[in-house]
Amino acid sequence: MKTAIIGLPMTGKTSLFTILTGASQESRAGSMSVRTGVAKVPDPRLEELAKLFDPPKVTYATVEYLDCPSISKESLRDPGFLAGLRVADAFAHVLRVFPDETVPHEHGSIDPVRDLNEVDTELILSDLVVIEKRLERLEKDRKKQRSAEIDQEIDLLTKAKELLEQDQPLRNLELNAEDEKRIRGFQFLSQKPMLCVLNLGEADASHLREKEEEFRNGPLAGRKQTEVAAICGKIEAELAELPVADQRDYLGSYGLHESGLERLIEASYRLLGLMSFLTAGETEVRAWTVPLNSKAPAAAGAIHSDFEKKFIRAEVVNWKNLVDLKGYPGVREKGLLRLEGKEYIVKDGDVLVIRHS
Ligand SMILES: Nc1nc2c(ncn2[C@@H]2O[C@H](COP(=O)(O)OP(=O)(O)OP(=O)(O)O)[C@@H](O)[C@H]2O)c(=O)[nH]1
Ligand SMILES: [Mg+2]
Repeated sequence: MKTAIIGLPMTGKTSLFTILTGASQESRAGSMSVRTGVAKVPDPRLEELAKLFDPPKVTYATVEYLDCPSISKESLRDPGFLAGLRVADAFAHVLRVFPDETVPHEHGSIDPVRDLNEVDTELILSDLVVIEKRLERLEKDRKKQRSAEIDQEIDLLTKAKELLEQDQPLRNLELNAEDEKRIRGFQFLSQKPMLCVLNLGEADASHLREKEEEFRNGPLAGRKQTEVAAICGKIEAELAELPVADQRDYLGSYGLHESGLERLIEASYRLLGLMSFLTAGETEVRAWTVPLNSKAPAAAGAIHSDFEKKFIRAEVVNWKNLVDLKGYPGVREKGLLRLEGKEYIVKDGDVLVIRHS
């Protein structure tokens, strides 16, 4: 699962990518290539479980981020850039809110709502071009040969086209399962879930949550598959350079209780429809990523494909119970360790032991 970091020029995309993934900052002005990196999903539950089991290894879930060149009419015509965007499962759109005279803004002023709409419109226009071409092709095919499949695809794309022509993203399209399948292969840009990242200036640093609320209830109200996360890129960049022991004090000096980065990663995880279940023992404490509502055998398959095929049962306990009762004997005694079968739907924070043949 990949989240592509997109936005207008000089909004802080590469800076964000660098902080998230620890990649080395390199200037790639004018480059159309997309860079890939991996970020650790912060998870305090793992730390609690590690205190209990004291394993030599603690493994976090990860998410992949792509650092993309800026969005513009020109860049969206570049086939390499487009291909890079299409493979993404979601977008993180970095919106510039920070004022800084030394960093030029394309439009000469700070206006995140204008920028949000501008990028949305570019994505919509890019999808429209694809649909128009495809419809032309299909109409030609229809003249040669009539088929129900061609008719259905034309109907679907016509509906999609009407939406785009009203400047609406395909995220808003209501689809049944069949149409969902039909449309998937196009990898339309305006259909991807979108995380709006507000890149705030230091003056707003102590109001991360308020700024998010303001945006959620204002410009983002009623939008489907959209989340918002606020960060202060400059502070985060400096924070990343500090030893962990000094980070809290540094945040405090800006009136901050927490880094915005953790919530940003969590929000993109949610937007991708993912969750974590955990495994815990003396050798390793680990978080595993599966789609929301996965059944126990699918979760077992995330650990090892053989476990899915040979799945018998899962021993399940909530991580908090395991920590509170200080390990397996305690939860067993209280009857909190359950045996679950193939139909069990795994929950975020379940600690599993897979029984397989
Ligand atoms: N004051 C301030 N400056 C920032 C912040 N984030 C980035 N910058 C500066 O803005 C400039 C552009 O940052 P990048 O992270 O390269 O932005 P980008 O969006 O990747 O830029 P392009 O890829 O060229 O479109 C750099 O000079 C950064 O130091 C921020 O949060 N606050
Ligand atoms: Mg960049």
